Amino acid sequence: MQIGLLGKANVGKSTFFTAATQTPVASGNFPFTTIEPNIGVCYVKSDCACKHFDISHKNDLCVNGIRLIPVKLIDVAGLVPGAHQGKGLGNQFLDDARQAEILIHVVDIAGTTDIQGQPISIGTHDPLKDIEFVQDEFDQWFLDILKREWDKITREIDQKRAKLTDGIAKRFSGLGIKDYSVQQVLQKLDLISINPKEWQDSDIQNFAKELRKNTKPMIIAANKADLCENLDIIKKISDIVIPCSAETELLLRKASKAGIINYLSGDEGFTIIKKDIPMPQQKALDLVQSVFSKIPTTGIQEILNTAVFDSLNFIVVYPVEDETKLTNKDGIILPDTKLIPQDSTAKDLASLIHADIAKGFLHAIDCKTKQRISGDQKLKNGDVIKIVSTLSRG
Ligand SMILES: Nc1nc2c(ncn2[C@@H]2O[C@H](COP(=O)(O)OP(=O)(O)OP(=O)(O)O)[C@@H](O)[C@H]2O)c(=O)[nH]1
Ligand SMILES: [Mg+2]
Repeated sequence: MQIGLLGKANVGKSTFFTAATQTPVASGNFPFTTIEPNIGVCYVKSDCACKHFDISHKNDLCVNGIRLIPVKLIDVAGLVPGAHQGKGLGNQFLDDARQAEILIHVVDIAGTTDIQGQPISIGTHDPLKDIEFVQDEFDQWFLDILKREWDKITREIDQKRAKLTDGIAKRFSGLGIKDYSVQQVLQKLDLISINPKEWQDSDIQNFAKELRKNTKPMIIAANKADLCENLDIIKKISDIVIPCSAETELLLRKASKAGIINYLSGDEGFTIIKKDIPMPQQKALDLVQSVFSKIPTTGIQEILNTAVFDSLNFIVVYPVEDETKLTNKDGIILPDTKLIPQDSTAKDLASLIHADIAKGFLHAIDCKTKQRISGDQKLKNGDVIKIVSTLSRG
């Protein structure tokens, strides 16, 4: 499971990354601070299964019954208009995020950067223009891949009677795109039975755009919300959009780590726990307090959760090896979590744990009901599952 952070240059992608992963990376108020991708681990939050069983257990990833589920986060270089023609750093670096199941499109909602990512005064750039051009650049990235391979796809169909779906899916497999998605889009656009030789340029363009939408859903992180007087502009955005302030989250996490405040990512405020804090720190915290009067939370945790649970509809399951004690071999209670797509089956979970376990799959046990379940049974959010297999991992 991977999330990609993308957007115009200088909008706060790396600040978001540092705030979410606690991995410090370079950020600066100028375009193209990031060149090489940053890869780290962030966490989405969900009720831990320990609540259902009313048990207490010691696990760094269970905080007061809230489970932190690790997800890979990737921060890449910024885009500018014309990236597909090589402007700025081009769009080749999008390859770095090709395996991401979902993209968080970070936007400077306060309009403090021009279309090239250069700093300007607040509110002097229209963020809606950024949303449009960044989506166009993504579509163009897909289109470039398709156009580059189009002659070969056409020839394969002519000479080897290959299938169009397979031909296209093969070219996009590096982006984690499956043949059923290609087929869905071909059907939706009524292109499935049309020989690629007869496709118009507009057909190729529409197909690339639709495939991008279908396979790389995007949610918008309206960043730098702390600088906005009001957030009316958000109503004009038709995609899923959540206001946020990566800078505020970063500051809160630092203050929490330093023992100055009590704060957990996603909280609707913080409490100061240290006495007699120096004036500069107090002032910074006053500023942060004023941000909470504009937005309910810093937005970072909400964005990550929305991406995984609402947009992708993933669920959390807990594999265990002992169905009574809910432990692994080492006796650790509820040791692990897996994020899986809705409608995944017990057998899918087995494959995710290990190919051998899936190969020798006999049945699974739902530890909440103690019932035996078959391989094709769909799992539910929060399920605690023991897989019974003739083979063990490795
Ligand atoms: N006020 C405010 N400033 C922010 C926020 N997030 C980031 N910034 C500032 O915006 C500037 C750019 O931040 P980066 O994180 O480097 O942006 P980026 O999108 O990674 O930039 P590139 O790698 O150059 O594309 C820095 O000066 C940050 O301090 C925010 O939520 N509020
Ligand atoms: Mg950056």
